[in-house]
Amino acid sequence: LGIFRKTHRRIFKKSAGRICLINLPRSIDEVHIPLGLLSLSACLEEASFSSSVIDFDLMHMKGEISCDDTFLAKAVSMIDRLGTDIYGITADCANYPLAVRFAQYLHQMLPESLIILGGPQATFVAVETLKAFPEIDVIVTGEGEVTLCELLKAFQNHADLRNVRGIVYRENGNIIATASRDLIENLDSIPYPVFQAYPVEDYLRLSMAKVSHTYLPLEVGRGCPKNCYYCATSRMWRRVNRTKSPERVYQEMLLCQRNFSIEEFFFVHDNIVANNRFFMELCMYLIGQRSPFKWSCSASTDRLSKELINLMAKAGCTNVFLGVESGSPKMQRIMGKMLDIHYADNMVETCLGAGLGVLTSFIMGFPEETREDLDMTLEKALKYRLGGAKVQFSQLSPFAGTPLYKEYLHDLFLGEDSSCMSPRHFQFNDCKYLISQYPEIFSSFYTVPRANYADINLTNALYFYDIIFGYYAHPFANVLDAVKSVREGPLDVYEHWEKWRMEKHFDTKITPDFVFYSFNEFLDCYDQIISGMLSERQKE
Ligand code: B12
Ligand code: SF4
Repeated sequence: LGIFRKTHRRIFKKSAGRICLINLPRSIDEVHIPLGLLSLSACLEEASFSSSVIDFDLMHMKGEISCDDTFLAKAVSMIDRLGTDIYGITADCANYPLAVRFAQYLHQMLPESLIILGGPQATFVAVETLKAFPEIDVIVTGEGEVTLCELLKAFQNHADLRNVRGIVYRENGNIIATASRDLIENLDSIPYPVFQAYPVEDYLRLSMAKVSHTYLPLEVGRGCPKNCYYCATSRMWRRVNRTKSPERVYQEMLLCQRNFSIEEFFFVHDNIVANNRFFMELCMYLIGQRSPFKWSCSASTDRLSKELINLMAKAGCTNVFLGVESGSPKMQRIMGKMLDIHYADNMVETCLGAGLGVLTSFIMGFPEETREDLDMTLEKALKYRLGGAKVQFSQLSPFAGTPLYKEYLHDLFLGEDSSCMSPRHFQFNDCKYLISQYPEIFSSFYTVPRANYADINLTNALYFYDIIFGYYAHPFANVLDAVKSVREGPLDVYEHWEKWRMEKHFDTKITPDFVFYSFNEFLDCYDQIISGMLSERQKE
């Protein structure tokens, strides 16, 4: 038997089949319930295993643990008290460096532990992770519910792990990847997530500091069939759309109302209209039941219609997230999103007209993007903002498992603006070191080359546009009108601002607050810059 087998034989003596499921701090100051762990916990319970869910993200938000150099020691001493030695850690790309550091430290302090990782990042870099970090024993790839139960059963019975589909593990120094596991056919067959095993009241208290009502995420389905070249989640669920039945969704809502007085839900599905027949049925069902709940969701504009939007509003939808990503038809084609921009405009307007709050998202930093493409995106975002939608900008990130990652893996670089994916974890020196050593594992922290505007620091530009579009959309639109005659666009305005900042405030760090408070001062100078440019042109 290899070391691994010896280890797991010992483990079950102590833990008696109990696993501790761990969520680590995220990079953003917002609490979110780790739905994946609650679903795993429900399945484990059904299979007669016991589990505890430890959410260090929530503890951090409650001020019970600090996200600094004391974190690892304190976190490990807390879980040591639980008396188990099987640990299952969830992570996405943004907290993956911390997950690996945590596993290393856990192994160092509690060498008898069995450490299992899962989630959308581990899934795509499982072999690379096990090769680089011997402290991690097994990675569960893809959907975890059935696999984790089978894995624990295999440990318990000292069975051959080769027969457990959907894992990558180490045996006798070799990394073994078993056959992939079929997706669960019927999502209704998954037991209800065990919200009762989670401190939901603490979560609600923290989230209600931001929104005034009780609010929970509720998973309605998995998988988007579209093929955007940067998208990890569609690949994670193999581009197969599955949904729970409307009856099941509503039963979960009622249960959350009964247990925690929940009034509003965020329907977790990457593209709820991927199967718009299902979505229509869900809306009709909620209407038929006279559902008292409000809810929000994410949708792709190409599957929306006026009829569907009106139905959504009637069924309790209050907010919708629309990923438009680029205002350039060329970029829509290249990235595989394939949205018809005019139709998207129409749907944004229709949602707003139906009284829905709309958040539209845009991505900056595509390798093929020209300055003109980026201007088209910014102009589109401004148009939506002026029409009443909110806008959100993200920097393109090469997520593992995507065509974008495969194409640029050997050209990734850590630029000045590479850390925007997860600023907090980037501050941990240990994490910083890991990121710098393993680009193939931590690629989301890296940048892909942008030939056409390489000199622009996208992190700073994102701060700028987030604040300007959020608070100064009208003055910004006036500025754009004024600079049109000198053939300048939204990207030029940012560049003038950056130049002005370097001259006047070169020692001030760019933060959202700085952008907010300095913009009017900039506008005064910018008036002079524009007047100068206009008189130059007149002379010409
Ligand atoms: C809700 C959501 C959020 C919420 C809450 C996050 C959360 N995880 O709960 C918020 C808004 C905070 C958020 C933020 C971000 N998110 Co997000 N988010 C999602 C979303 C839409 C749903 C997550 C979810 O609840 N899924 C449902 C559950 C059931 O699935 P699951 O968590 O993956 O768990 C299953 C398996 O992965 C596995 N599993 C998971 N963990 C474990 C652990 C063990 C031990 C085992 C055995 C199995 C296992 O089993 C589970 C059941 O099948 C996903 C996309 C998606 N549809 O999953 C993106 C997603 C996770 N987010 C993503 C990203 C990139 C982000 C951000 C970095 C975005 C940004 N630019 O800022 C931020 C930062 C997050 C951070 N860590 O700091 C990416 C991650 C990509 C990657 N390679 O890791 C995803 C996949 C979307 C995408 N763009 O592709 N997100
Ligand atoms: S539409 Fe959204 S979820 Fe679907 S593949 Fe594109 S980015 Fe991913």
